[in-house]
Amino acid sequence: MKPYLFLAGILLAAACHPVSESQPVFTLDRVLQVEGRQGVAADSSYYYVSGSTVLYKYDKSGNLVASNEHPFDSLALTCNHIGDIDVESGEIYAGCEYFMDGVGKNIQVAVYDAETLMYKYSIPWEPASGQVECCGLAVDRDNGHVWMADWVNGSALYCYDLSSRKYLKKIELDPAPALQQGIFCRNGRMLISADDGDAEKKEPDHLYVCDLSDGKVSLLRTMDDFLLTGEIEGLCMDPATDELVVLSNRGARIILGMPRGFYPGYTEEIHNLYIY
Ligand SMILES: [Ca+2]
Ligand SMILES: [Ca+2]
Repeated sequence: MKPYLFLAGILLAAACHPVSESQPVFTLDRVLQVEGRQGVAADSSYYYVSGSTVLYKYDKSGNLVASNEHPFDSLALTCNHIGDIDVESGEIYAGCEYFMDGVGKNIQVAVYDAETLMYKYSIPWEPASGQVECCGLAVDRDNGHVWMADWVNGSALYCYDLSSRKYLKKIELDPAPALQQGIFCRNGRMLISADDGDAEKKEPDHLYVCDLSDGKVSLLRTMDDFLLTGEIEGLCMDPATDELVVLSNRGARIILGMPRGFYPGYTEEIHNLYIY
């Protein structure tokens, strides 16, 4: 076989089939615009999107069907920030905190009713774990755990037991992706989105995968197909379709975490779900 035919065959096979269970190939299928710049979760019927201080619920066509503009009102500890979220068995899991001066306080897994978006209860943070911020979380459905990630000190992921609602363990990331944003757990592996590309230099952000048995992290995907390089945020996989869903923001210049105007052609920040 001529070398280029052989190569074309490999590329075609890679485009049509997962290379292996651990290395699926994700091809962009469609893009939705949503409100909310932080996180995304999916159940069989809906997408749930978190803004920094609000929860939204969309149908799979991207129509807004519900929102909770006051998600912190019933929390015992003051919060001002929601990161990436997850949904399981009719409950939304949201990583909430009071973020100020570069660190989080009052970190908690706040649980909301997925039907009404109303608050139910919280799983409190264990400060002795070493976690100092919560950028996102993910439910481990196989083991009854919820894991939190840390944007400030991203050296580890932090695991809480859903039945006892207590801190369980952490796993050191090897190596730790910089500027983690969202996580999603499946089959003993954690997908991690990292805002590690500088939009000022048109650098793309990345997805990584962590094996939860040993903490080993490898690059899964370079996100070079967004409409504009920007800030990658949360992610999930749709349990109904097996699609990968990634939230990313574009248009606003974010320098060292602070908004600094807009890129040419933009007068506001746009939030998109990229569905693979
Ligand atoms: Ca975020
Ligand atoms: Ca970025």
